[in-house]
Amino acid sequence: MDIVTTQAKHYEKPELTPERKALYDRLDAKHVAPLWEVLSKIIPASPTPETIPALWRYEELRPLLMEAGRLLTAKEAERRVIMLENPAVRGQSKITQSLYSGLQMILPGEIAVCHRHAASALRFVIEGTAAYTAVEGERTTMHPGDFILTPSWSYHDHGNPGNDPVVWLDGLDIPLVNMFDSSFFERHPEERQPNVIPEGDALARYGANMMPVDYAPSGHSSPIFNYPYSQSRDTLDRLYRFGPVSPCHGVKMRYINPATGGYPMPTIGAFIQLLPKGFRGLTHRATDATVFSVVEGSGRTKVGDQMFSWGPRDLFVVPSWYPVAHEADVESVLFSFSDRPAQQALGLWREEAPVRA
Ligand code: GTQ
Repeated sequence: MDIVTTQAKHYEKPELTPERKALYDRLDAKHVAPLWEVLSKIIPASPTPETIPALWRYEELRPLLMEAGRLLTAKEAERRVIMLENPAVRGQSKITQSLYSGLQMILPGEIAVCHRHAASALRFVIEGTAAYTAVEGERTTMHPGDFILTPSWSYHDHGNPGNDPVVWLDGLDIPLVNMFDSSFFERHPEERQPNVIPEGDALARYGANMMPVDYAPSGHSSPIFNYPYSQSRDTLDRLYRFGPVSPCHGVKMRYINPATGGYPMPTIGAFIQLLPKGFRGLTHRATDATVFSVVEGSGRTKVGDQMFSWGPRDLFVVPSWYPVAHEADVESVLFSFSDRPAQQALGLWREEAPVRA
């Protein structure tokens, strides 16, 4: 499908005369500046993201992550993560304007010590079955495809008591928190937090379409902190059979906070979608730049005028407002996350689906 992206008309910048230029230089000396020279840049008619579309192949990253494992312990690194840096903003530790992402690895026998920070984090498990994340006193075992939360200011530590390396995708709102200059961080007094709640408690208590009768929210995030892939995969499977299938998204579901129906965390939303075999999706776009992690299958995604071919465990990013269209050769599953809840809370989120041709 061909896209015609028309830039809405903006105002015309006044002519730069020598007298005006002389005034601007005098303004400059006083740390003031003429708005009319920059208005269309600071208030573009539609989003003009600095970040660009990009794809990372897992088979290229994995050996590098394993080498990092030989050179540093998880403890030395605090977190052994290779960050996915958007190629247009290298050195800024971000994959989109508002979000950070990276691949974290823990080797057998290692732990990542307990800490907490103002930034909210999600984990999406890529490889390995034996590691755990502990959040506020409860451990959860991490299986590939599980979506795991560590909400703002919750103590968390990770460990791998198994025999194989475990790798997961981290998504944090670090750039957003730093935009507000509201970052805090502290270590737990112990390397591992005490394990005081039985594993599975949160999912049993909050994950069965019931809430404890006296439930009162203790924070801004979901009381569930592991959304197991077994459940989400089964749901996608059934919904594909029941239909309908969205012409843009296939079968796409949004993870929720069961207490509110809203997003699991205030700043980061997450989604999982099934693209049927042979799917040829319509072009759509939205203002939330989105990071995709391929769980199963193979296909292609057109982002702007670039085509990214992907397979299991590959990662790609779609910046704000870029037209995007997915195609699947075989039945495929994509996990994704973005800052959609933050934009919606502020009344900023927009989408166009399908994009007008
Ligand atoms: O696991 O707590 O990728 O604190 C970056 C910062 C992961 C974590 C990251 C972190 C963590």
